[in-house]
Amino acid sequence: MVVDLYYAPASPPCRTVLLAAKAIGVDLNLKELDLRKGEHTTPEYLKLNPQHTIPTIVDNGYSLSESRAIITYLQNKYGKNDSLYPKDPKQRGLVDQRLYFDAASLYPSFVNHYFLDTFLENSEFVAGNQLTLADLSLVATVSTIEVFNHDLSPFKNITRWFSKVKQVAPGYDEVNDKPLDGFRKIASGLTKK
Ligand SMILES: N[C@@H](CCC(=O)N[C@@H](CS)C(=O)NCC(=O)O)C(=O)O
Repeated sequence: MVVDLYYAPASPPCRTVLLAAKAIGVDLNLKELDLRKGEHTTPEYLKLNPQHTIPTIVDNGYSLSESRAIITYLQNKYGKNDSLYPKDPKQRGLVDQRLYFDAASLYPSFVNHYFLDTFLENSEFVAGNQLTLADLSLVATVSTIEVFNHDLSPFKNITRWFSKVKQVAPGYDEVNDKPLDGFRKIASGLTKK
């Protein structure tokens, strides 16, 4: 039985499916879509997945989207043993918790870095060329992310904006940077482990 996968090579949730398929040992018939050309919004594709996202699989007429639903389906149907997705309720509960954590928290926050970087593409601050309340709110979050050793350097606009806000936000050192010392201690403990 051949399972079709509609995908794009660089898409993180598509790579999740590709990795899981290799580990499970299921062959996929790869059908690459070019999102820039709108190949995911054709009437044919919308019939398979009205949400027009990739990845989507089609297994003998059964279509399924959402990467984590796809990988658990592939495992349930084609898995040779249950080590990747244990049947024991408590062990499976833990795997599901991590999958939902990725879906609901980790991946969206990563994607939102890009939105923030895009907001800063053509302006010095997040809502134009002057400091606003939005910068002050976002910098409290971003500075905390940084303290927890998250590398922000790939996000060039965020990095530029962050050092600018540090310079111009009144009282930044006193009310935002110094109080982060407590988190710095926690973060350095996490790094040492
Ligand atoms: N939660 C979904 C996310 C899928 C998703 O957002 N895929 C992006 C590519 S990485 C996409 O299809 N974007 C096009 C669109 O939403 O129209 C999953 O894990 O499968």
